[in-house]
Amino acid sequence: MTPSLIDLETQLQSVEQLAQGAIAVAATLDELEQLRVAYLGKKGQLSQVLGGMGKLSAADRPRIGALANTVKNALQSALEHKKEVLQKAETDAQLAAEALDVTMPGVFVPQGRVHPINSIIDQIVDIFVGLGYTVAQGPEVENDYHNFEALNFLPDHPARDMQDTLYLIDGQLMRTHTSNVQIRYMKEHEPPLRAVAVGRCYRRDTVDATHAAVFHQIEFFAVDKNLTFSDLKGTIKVFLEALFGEIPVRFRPSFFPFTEPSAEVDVQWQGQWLEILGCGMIDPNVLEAVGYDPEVYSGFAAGLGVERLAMVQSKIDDIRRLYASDLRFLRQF
Ligand code: 2U9
Repeated sequence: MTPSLIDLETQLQSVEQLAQGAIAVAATLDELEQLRVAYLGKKGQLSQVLGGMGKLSAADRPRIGALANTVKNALQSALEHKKEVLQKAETDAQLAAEALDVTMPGVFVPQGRVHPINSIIDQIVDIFVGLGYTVAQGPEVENDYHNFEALNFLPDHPARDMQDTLYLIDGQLMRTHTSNVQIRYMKEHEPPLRAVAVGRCYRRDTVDATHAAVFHQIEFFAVDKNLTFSDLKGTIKVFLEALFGEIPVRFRPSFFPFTEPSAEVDVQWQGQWLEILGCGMIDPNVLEAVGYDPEVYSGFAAGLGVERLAMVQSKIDDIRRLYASDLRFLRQF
C-alpha cells in the first residue's frame, strides 16, 4: 500500500465523518443544501479528494473509486433522509401555526333587509312593469317651468308659495312632486306611452307625525289616442288588487291643476276608508305644453305618496319612524 492510498482513504473517511456530523445537526433545508454543495458539489470536498486519485497506481484506483462511491452514496442517502425529516418538521410547524379552531364561534354578521319604503316602491314598480310601463327618471333639482308652469299651475297658485316649496338661491327649486319627470318624458317621446316615475320629493313643511320635508312619490301615466277615464279606473283597480288583493275601492271627485277631471281614490282597509292616491285625465293645457294635440291625444295620470301608503299598509303611527334608522322598528318588516 502506498502512503497516498492510505492518505486518500483517511481523507475520504474523515470527509464522511465530518459530513455526517454536519448533516445530523443541520436545522434547516437551506443549511442542508449548503452542505450538499460543500461535500458533494462539483467543487465539493469529495471531488477535491478524488482529484488526488491521479497520483495513485492503476491497481489502487478501483479501491479508492469504490470507497468514494460508498461515501458518496452514504452522504446522499443521509442528505435525503435529513431532508425528509426537515421537510416534515417544516410542514408540522406550518400546520401548527395555521391551526383553525373549528369549535370557535363565528363572527356575527347582521343580515340586512330592504327598507319598508324601498320594499313598497319595488312592489309597485313591479306591478307597472308587468303592465308594460317604462320606469322614467328626472332631476330632483328642477326649474319652475318643469315643476309648475308646464303642469298648469297658474302664476298665483298657492302651491308656488315660498311656504311650500324649497327654493335654491339660483332660482331653481327642489321638486315638490315627480310630475316634472312626466313633462320631460313627454317632451322627449311621442305617444303612445306609458311610464312610471319614482323618487324623492321636497316640501317646505314643518316635520310632524304626518309630514316630512323629504318624501317619496310614485306617479304613473299613459298617453294615447282614445284613452278615457274608464281606462284610468281599470288600471287603478288592477293596480290596487295586485297590491292589496280584492278590496272595496271608491273614487271621489277632486281637483288638481294638472288633471281634469280629477279624483281621489280610497280603499276600504280594516273597516276604514283610507285615501290612497290622486288621479285624473291629464289637463289639455299640460298636453299642449309638451307639444301634443289634445284633440288627438288624451292621457291619464295618478300619484301616490309612498310614506303614506307604508303607514296605512303597516299601521305606522309616525312618518318619522321611517327615517329614524331604529333597528328595533325596522326589524319588524
Ligand atoms: C303630469 C300630469 C298629471 C299626477 C297626479 C295626483 C293626482 C296626486 C298626490 C298623491 C299624494 C301627491 O304624494 S302626494 O301628496 N298626487 O294626487 N298626482 S294626479 O298627475 C300628473 C302628473 C304628471 C304631466
